[in-house]
Amino acid sequence: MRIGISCYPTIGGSGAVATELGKALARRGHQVHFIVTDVPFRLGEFHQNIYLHEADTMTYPVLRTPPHDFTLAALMADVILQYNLEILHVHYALPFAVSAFLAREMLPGHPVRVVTTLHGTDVTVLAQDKSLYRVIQLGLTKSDVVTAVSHSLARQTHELFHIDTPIQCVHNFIDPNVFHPAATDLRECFARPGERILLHISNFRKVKRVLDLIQVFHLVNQRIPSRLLLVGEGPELSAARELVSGLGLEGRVHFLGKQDEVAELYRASDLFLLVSEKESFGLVALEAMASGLPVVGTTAGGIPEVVADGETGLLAPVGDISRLAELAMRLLTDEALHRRMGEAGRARAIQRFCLEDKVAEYERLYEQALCQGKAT
Ligand code: GMT
Repeated sequence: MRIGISCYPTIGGSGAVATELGKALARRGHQVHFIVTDVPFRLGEFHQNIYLHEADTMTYPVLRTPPHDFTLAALMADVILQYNLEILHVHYALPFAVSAFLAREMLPGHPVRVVTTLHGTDVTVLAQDKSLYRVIQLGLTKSDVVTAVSHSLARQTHELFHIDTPIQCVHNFIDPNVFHPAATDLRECFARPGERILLHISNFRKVKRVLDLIQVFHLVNQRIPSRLLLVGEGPELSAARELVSGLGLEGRVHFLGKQDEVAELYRASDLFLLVSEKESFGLVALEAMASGLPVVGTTAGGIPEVVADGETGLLAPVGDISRLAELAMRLLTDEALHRRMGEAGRARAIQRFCLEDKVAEYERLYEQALCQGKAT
C-alpha cells in the first residue's frame, strides 16, 4: 500500500507510535510517506521505502501566526496526488485530521482514505475548550476510520462527541527486542549498592502530577534508601526542582532532561512510577513492563488496560500519595513479588502489545477503509 503518516515530531508517545508504525510498515513492503513539520524523533537513519516530506511554513508580517496547519494540508494534497496515496494515517484529530480533511477538499474525487488515531490530549484536554470542540468533531466525523489507543479513550470520545462513527481500539505497542530486561552497569552511575532506583519519564505537563510523584518518592526514601530518575522536561519542571530542594532531596533525585534513548534506563531501574490524572494509555508503563520493571501507578484513563493491577504492577486512585508510596514500598521490599510482577509484565507486554501484531491490526483497518471507499 502507499501510506501517508502525519504526527507530531517532538518526543512523546504519539510520535513514537506513528514513527515505529511507519518503519514497521516500510519493512513489510509498504511505501510510507511521512508528511510532517519536522523529522519525527524516532525516525533516525535512512530506511528503505520511507519518504520524508517536510512542510515549510511561510511567515509574513500580516499573518499574526504562521499558517502551519494549512501548509501541512497543502503538502498532504501534493503528496497524495504525486504518489497516489491510498491511505493517509494521521495521529491526533487536532490538527492533523482537520488538515487531512482540507487536503481532501483540495482533491475532489481522489479516493485516498483517512485514518485518524486518537492519542488523548485533543479529546481529554483540548476538546473541553469550546473554541476547539467543533473543529475536533469535524476532524473525527470526516475521517473514514477512527482508532483510539485505549478502550477508555474510545469511550470518552463517544461520550464527549456523541458521534456515531465507530472507534476501534488499537493499543500502543513495543518492540520486545528493544525493550527487554538485562543487567547494566548504568545502575552504578546513580545508586550505591543496596539503594533502589525509581524511574519516571514524561513531558512534565500538569496532568502527569510530577509533584505527587516526588512526594511519593519522599515517603519511600524515608524507609528505603532510593534514588529517583526523572526523564523529560516541561511546564512543571521548575516546580519539581523547587519541591525536590524544599524536601531536601537534592542528590537523591536526578533530573536527566529529555532523552531519546531510554531502554537502558528502564533496565537500570527497580520500579517505574506513573501517577497521572489523565493518561490515555501510558506507553512508558508498557516500555517499563517489557523491560521487566513493575509499575506503580494510578487508575487514570487507560493505565489499567496496560498495567494489570496486582499482576504486573499496583495501582491506586489519582492523588492518593500515601497509598502509592505504600505500594511502591511493598514492591521494593518483597523480592519474590517484585520478581513475579517483573516477569509477568514482560510476558503481558509480549502477548498483548507486540509491535508486529499491532501493525497487522492497522493493516487490516487500512484494508477496511479501502473497501469502504470502493463500496461508496
Ligand atoms: O503523554 C503525553 O503527554 C504525550 C502524548 C503524546 O502525544 O505523545 O502521549 C499520549 O499518547 C501516547 C501514545 O498513544 C499515550 O501512550 C499517552 O498515554 C498519551 N498521553 C496522555 O494521554 C496524557
